[in-house]
Amino acid sequence: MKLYGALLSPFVRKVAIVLAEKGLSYEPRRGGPGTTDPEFLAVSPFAKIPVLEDDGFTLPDSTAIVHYLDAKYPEPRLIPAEPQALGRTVWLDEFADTILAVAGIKIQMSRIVRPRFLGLPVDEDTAREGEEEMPRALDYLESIAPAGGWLVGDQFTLADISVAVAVRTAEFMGALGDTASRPRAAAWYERVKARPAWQDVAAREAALIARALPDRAGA
Ligand SMILES: N[C@@H](CCC(=O)N[C@@H](CS)C(=O)NCC(=O)O)C(=O)O
Repeated sequence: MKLYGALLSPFVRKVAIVLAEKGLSYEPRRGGPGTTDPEFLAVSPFAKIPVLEDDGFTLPDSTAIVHYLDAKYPEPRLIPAEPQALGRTVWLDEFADTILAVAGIKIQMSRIVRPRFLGLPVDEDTAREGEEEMPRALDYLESIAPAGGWLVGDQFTLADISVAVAVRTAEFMGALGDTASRPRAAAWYERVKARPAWQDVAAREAALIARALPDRAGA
């Protein structure tokens, strides 16, 4: 199995954690903004990351990939079958991808990816837009975070992974604000981070940051 894209992307991180939760290994491949590698461009129709390759089958989009993986490698199930739990898992994956992660990506693209990887100037207007969008998304997370356990029922699901990887991007960009003001979200995030799959991916991401962005190590 190959996974195209760097772990700095919340969407690549999402797929990496799903693979780790399922005990599946993969070969990391280059891809992402600015990549001209023909191998990547051949598998990614819109030059976006992630893309998964499995047994000759290629698939873009983190959500599509996770649905594929959960169907093909069902242990452990990360997308519940019970209708309400399924609906809520899909909603929280969507919230994470289109609201929470988008706010974080605006900041990360503008202040890190553009100047450090694309040779473009910092885009402070877009970064500030992301910072302005972030509190409402984090307040919503605080309103749904359980006192213990996971976001959907008592089962660890794709919802926990998708939301946590987007929180990680906010954390990396110093955009989490005062975590003490959102104690339930903070405690839930710590529970996700304590999982072995998360720690495995976080260690690989830390190594990447140490290599590519040494001044951001530990962020
Ligand atoms: N909905 C897609 C979003 C993928 C996406 O936008 N990835 C970003 C990196 S975080 C990307 O490749 N951006 C490059 C571009 O838009 O050209 C998913 O879940 O995989």
